[in-house]
Amino acid sequence: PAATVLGYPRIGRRRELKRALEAYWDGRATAAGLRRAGLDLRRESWTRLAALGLDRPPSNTFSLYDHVLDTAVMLGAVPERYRGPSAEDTYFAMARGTDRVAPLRMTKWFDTNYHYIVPEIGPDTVFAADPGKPVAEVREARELGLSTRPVLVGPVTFLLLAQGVPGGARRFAPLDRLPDVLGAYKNVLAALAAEGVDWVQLDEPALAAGRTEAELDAAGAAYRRLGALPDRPGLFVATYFGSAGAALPVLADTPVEAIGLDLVRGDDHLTAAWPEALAGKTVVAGVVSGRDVWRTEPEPALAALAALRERAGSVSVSTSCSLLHVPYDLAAETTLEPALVRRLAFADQKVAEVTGLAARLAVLPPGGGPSLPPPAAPVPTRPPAPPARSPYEVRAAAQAAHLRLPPLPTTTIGSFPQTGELRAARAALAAGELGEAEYDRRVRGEIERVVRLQERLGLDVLVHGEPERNDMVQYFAEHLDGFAVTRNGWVQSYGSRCTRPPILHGDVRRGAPITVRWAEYARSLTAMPVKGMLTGPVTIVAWSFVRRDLPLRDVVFQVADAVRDEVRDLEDAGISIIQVDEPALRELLPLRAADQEAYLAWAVEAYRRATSGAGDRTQIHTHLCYSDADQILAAIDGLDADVTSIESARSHGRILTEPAVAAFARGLGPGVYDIHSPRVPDAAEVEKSLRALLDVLPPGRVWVNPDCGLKTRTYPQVEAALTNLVTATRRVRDTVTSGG
Ligand code: THG
Ligand code: ZN
Repeated sequence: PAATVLGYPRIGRRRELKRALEAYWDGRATAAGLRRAGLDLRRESWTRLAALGLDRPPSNTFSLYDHVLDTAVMLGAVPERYRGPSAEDTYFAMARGTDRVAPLRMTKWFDTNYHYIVPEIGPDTVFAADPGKPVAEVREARELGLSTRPVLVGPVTFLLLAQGVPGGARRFAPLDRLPDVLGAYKNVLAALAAEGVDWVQLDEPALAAGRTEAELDAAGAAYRRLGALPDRPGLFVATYFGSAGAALPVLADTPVEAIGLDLVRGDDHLTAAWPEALAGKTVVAGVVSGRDVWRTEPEPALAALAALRERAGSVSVSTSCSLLHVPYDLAAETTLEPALVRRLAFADQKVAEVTGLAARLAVLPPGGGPSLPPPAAPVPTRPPAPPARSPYEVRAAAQAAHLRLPPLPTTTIGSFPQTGELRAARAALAAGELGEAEYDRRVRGEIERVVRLQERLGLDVLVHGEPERNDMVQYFAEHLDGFAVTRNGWVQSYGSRCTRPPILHGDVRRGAPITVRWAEYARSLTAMPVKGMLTGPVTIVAWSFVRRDLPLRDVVFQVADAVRDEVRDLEDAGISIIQVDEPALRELLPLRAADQEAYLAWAVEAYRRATSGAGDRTQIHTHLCYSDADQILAAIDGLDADVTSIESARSHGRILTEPAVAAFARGLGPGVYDIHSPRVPDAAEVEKSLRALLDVLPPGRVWVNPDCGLKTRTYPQVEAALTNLVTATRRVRDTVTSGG
């Protein structure tokens, strides 16, 4: 087809899938009801895509939870412990766990904010193809009179994203199982061919991430083997999230009929050496970004398409990746400034861009068309770096004298459970049904309740609980110049969970203080120290759609300066402990190793810009959410925070390897309560974790805290867990202070 998209959102324009899933999980709906909701959503999407001019929309892009999990199921790679009485039981046990088994691990889909379920593949995993889902979707679309192109995660990416069976053989890598997996793909392709399918899309984003020779060899072998099958549809292998690089000649040298290139991220495709074999293939040119909400500039896109047409057998116009990462429709937004709206395109507008460009390309005479765009504008000069803080020893002494905290101080990460009443109040405020003053009164009531609870529990450093925040990024975006927020711009994060990424479209500035009045109110209620809570500049940018006319680094520096203003105002309001979280620090790490060092350098600099205005007496905390910090230990050290809290409860202390301990040369709070699970640890268990920590860390550096915010837990769980946490700390503290 001359125009296509690699995928489309699936959560529903009004988040129908979220509601259907949560109703099913709560027992308010049957499996049949859930399946019906899925079918309705698929029909609506295909109909829409056809109406927007796609003659062969993609199918199998729908998922009840995650498309990588769907692929594992399609290949029969279901670990025995998850098998349940029904297909739904098995599927959701893998995704969410049950009383009996923990779920499969979940992690980021490349450098997006989408999370996939990590398949578990061992030397003995039995692969058995079940083409039921892709075949059923082909039939469903056909009932609407539509032919579709089924989309599958490709075999190489599937295995590269998988993890070995825990405790399995050390030398084993899931990619070792490629020959067996290909046997299952063969059966799926045959089933789709028998269904009359003429094209299949195999997603291989992993090939654009820079791969080893061995991995590229494996990819070449895989596609030669699939290409040689007699019973198969046309093969379209889609690379994205970067330049295909060394994978391009490898794929060109196989029988696959079409190759997808990300021309938004992979800007070297038009300048790099071009494999001759591509002259016989279709290039699916991803010139419309699937990763952002900006309108595509037609002239440069058309120039790239015209240049590609000179070299490839034929060219199709496409998005750079699936549209899963953008909201459905700009038309659903009623509150955005018209001047901004003119710069934007959501999923449906991007589909129209693709068909529009294809139409223009079709009438462009050979050799004609606009010339390639000039090289990018020069990088603006950087504002001077603000002065660094005093050496840690100096700050630590000033803070100890000022704060007078006991050894092993106890605290929480910031958020407390969000009550239904408060969410309802926020919705009523947005709808104009609740006055500002009444909303404030309710938030204050909640803050007081949370402060009193923490006093009663005996915590040492209190928080206000963040009842005023919907989301740790959205909230700041709503209060900073340069951002716009959407009403309906939901994007799936994982399963039924969504965010509305703010749109960072202009220069970022902070006008009035944002968090100060809430922190100040909490402080006024208690004699205990209250910690101020801010989101760091990298995370605010990572979870937003960001303007492209400035280097990312300069955008992050602008946000850092806004956070710096807020730090100063919190300090002026008498807040002596300020936490600036950077859970997304690792997320923006470039996929290519060669780009990582430069990124980490400016990310660290941004954090220091945000925090270095604090005086010596002010204690800066940070919180990082992940356990696979190994790659960025030096950067975490470089943040120069006085105290760092990290997730650790789930990794059972794995993070505290020797290099990690050395990297955290300052205060460290490895989480001792896993808030991701409804389970409440007893005091003996917390005590054991603490004593294990004291084997590797000096007592003067250890903080005691849960491993993340408490927002997703219930009050009964939180009260019980924090009671045990304080009890355990007091027991250990007694032995530490008596010289033990
Ligand atoms: N905020 C944002 N992005 C994130 C996180 C976040 N990305 C990664 C990480 N945390 C995990 N993701 C989520 C995303 C959404 C939710 C929970 C974890 C969630 N969302 C509400 C829902 O779907 O019902 C809606 C929240 C809202 O009103 O904005 O619970 O914390 N930006
Ligand atoms: Zn966290």
